[in-house]
Amino acid sequence: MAVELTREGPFGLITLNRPEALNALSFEILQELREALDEAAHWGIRALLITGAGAKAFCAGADIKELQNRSLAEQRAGLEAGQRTFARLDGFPVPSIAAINGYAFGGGLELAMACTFRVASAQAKLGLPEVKLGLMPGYGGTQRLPRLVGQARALELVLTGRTLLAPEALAMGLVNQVVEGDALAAALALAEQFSGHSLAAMGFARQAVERALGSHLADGLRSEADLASLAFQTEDANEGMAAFVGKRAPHFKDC
Ligand code: CO8
Repeated sequence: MAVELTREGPFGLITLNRPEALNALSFEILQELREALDEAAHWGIRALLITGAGAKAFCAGADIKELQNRSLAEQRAGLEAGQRTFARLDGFPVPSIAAINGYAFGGGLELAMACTFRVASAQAKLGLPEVKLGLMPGYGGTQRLPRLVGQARALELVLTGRTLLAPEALAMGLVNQVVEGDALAAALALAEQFSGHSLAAMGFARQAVERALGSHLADGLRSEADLASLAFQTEDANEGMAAFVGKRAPHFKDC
């Protein structure tokens, strides 16, 4: 299998394991990724981490060799399958973290952008180089990149196809952290920071933040009030507030 799903304590870890092709996303790998996401959704994990095998690449993008000489209908079906896969990751029930060592190009960066967080090693290189192939991003890059870095920067990156070094990616908000050494170790440390929190509370909070970008302020505030009201109804809210008042650690049940 080129996609491995393993446990790292309370977390799930998906590893793209095709280092001879810099973990490029063949259609078979996309299918395996969908299956791994389906399986991991039932594991009761507190976070999902995604990385690439080897230090050279997180993922060098869609498998260019597979994309040649296909009909319009085949390309459309491939694009939709990729978008569906990344949408499943985007909506995954627990937060996800891309641990980026090495290259994250094209579909590889689109995969990382579908995660809740991105942690990169200082040597990571990121970009959407599709335009250099006479193509354009098609696995969500034109939609998720502007949401992360703003329209002007997204247009610049998509139209030049240039490579970003990790510090610049951090400065523009494309990645959450840049670390010396292994990005996976840092991603695990980030997951530890929220793994004890109520999944229910985090789920409501994620929905509220995600609605911010597509809404007028007044609508977004109404959504926030709706979701926060629901959060108050959970057992975890009672437990969290009682624990504070009782000067003890909370024991959340995720409901
Ligand atoms: N697809 C297929 N094979 C790849 C890919 C890729 N994206 N990237 C690297 N490989 C292969 C190489 O062909 C090579 O294999 P081989 O040894 O058999 O020739 C092996 O991996 C190692 O690669 P390099 O020798 O090129 O390694 P370098 O260190 O010299 O260069 C780079 C590394 C800079 C990352 C270089 O490999 C590169 O530029 N790769 C392509 C990056 C790219 O353009 N990615 C975007 C792809 S398009 C895309 O993602 C669109 C998504 C949406 C479209 C979906 C349509 C259905």
